[in-house]
Amino acid sequence: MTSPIRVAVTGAAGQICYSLLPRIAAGEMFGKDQPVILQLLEIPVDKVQEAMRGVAMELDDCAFPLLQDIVLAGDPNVAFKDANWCLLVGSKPRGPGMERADLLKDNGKIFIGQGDAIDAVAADECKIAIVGNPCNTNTMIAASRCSRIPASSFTAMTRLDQNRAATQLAKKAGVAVHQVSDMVIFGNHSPTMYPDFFNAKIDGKPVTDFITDDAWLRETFMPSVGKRGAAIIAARGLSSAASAANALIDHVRSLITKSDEIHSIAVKSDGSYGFSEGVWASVPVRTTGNGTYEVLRDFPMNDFAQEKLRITNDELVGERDTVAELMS
Ligand code: NAX
Repeated sequence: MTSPIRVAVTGAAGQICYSLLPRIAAGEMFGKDQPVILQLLEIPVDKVQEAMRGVAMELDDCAFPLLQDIVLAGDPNVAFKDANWCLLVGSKPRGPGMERADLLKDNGKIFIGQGDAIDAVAADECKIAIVGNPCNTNTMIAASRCSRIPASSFTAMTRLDQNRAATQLAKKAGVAVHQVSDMVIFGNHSPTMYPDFFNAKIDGKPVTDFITDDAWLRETFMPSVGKRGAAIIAARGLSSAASAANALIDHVRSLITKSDEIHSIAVKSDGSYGFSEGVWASVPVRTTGNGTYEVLRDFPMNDFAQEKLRITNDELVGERDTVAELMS
């Protein structure tokens, strides 16, 4: 029997985790022959810890053959102990009237504490995938606390944006979504993101050969990908949960699989595409297995694209500046 891997997941009583945890336990993230131990973290508030216990009871009641144990924690040092993967889903939501700068700083404090704990107690080869918003900047903050775990092990999720974009292109072109490839999201997971339709492909040919309505691509497609989260909230009264959980499964499955497919993952900027030093920006990657990836630096960018890249980079730099004092 393969030995189990330890998967730490934060925000365990939240709505994304309600969709995510059963799928991990069923083997959809790490494979149908890979046993897992779930190490769940929630804030140390009785009511929330109780809600997490309820989620664990349901996981028990599923009798998943691959689920070897569930650890429930209110302390990150317990949740991240020897973890092979840390999935940081939990974060503080933006409250009514709350400024974005305060949201950045409040969440920054969470990710400082979690980064410290990961560096102190997680497994040496641990990989960290961050979903909790603002996810790019939270990832930068957590990684900045780590000296033992390298920055390359920290990624933020833009796969939901990629999946949303691919589906919209497929629907417009009247093809199946699996025919769409190379649909890369650049920059921040926010409405400034740049969904790069110029380099996206359908059956290996440029999307623009199939969708010739340039105004639709620029004025309908792009903003609707960037604002899809808000559209889900308007329709459902709650933010995306099942699709976010699904995207995280895709994100991690891609990272553990060596493949020639191109995906969007936010990683530490190496200056490619004009992204500034130190920010975590979404770029095209090819995954090389075991949680590693190679950034593809040669996507051609026209003037329109370069302007979009500048806008999303400016936002990431602004976020970096807002939390600079926390990181010093
Ligand atoms: P919920 O509010 O349902 O759940 C979040 C949970 O995190 C809560 O139970 C809360 O107690 C917990 N939490 C807060 N601080 C914590 C801490 N310090 N340690 C452990 N747990 C903590 O939110 P949910 O809908 O599950 O969304 C979670 C996060 O994902 C949010 O930040 C959300 O904005 C973000 N999203 C990111 C997406 C992406 O594509 N990157 C898309 C979906 C989602 O909007």
